[in-house]
Amino acid sequence: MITLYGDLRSRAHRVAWMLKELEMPFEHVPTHFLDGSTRTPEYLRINPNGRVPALKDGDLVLFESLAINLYLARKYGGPLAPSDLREDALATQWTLWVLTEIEKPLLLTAANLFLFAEGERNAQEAEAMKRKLGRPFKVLDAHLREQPFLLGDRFTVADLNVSSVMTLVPLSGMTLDEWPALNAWLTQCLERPAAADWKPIRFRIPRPPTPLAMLESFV
Ligand SMILES: N[C@@H](CCC(=O)N[C@@H](CS)C(=O)NCC(=O)O)C(=O)O
Repeated sequence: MITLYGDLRSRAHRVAWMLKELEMPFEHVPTHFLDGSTRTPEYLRINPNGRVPALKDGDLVLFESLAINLYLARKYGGPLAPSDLREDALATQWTLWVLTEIEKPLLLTAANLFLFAEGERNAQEAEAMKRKLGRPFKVLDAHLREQPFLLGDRFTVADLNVSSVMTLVPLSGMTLDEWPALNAWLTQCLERPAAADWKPIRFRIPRPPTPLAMLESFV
């Protein structure tokens, strides 16, 4: 049996989406990251980082949401799995790319516009972070003008990992009009039934009591 730890308003939603795509039954332990549940000795034995998500599959325990998804794809992925070493390399490439090029500036844009407490938002930082997104968005758009999905003509773990990080776009104050292929692809990914189940979560990221708590939780 698979166990997923993490409130679904956190990055645990990425893994829940994957499990849903795979139609895998799983036990969900909704460990919350703002109430101290991730810092208990029991939870720290599961994820010593004190963060969610974490996943248990038999005696294998994993942390890092997108690494978990790559594992699930390789083990149970069917059409979502990389079909050979070449696809596996590309799925890894896009996964590391979204984490290094997009996650942080997108999160800081959304946080400085909506997620931080009102008096703590920094419009200049939001603008600076938003500007950083133009470069990777252009790369992704150009790639998707050539093919419908990241690895070719089918939806895979690469699309899931990249688009699941981009669920914060609606909170970034950005339209994607400048990048139409990216816009169409992202819409298509987020409208998948397995993602739609988690839709209410994506847009209800809790506002933290203090901006520092927010920084610690999401950055
Ligand atoms: N890179 C990690 C980040 C995990 C992470 O920071 N999770 C946040 C919730 S979205 C968390 O648990 N924060 C609690 C804390 O930092 O104490 C992943 O993708 O799994």
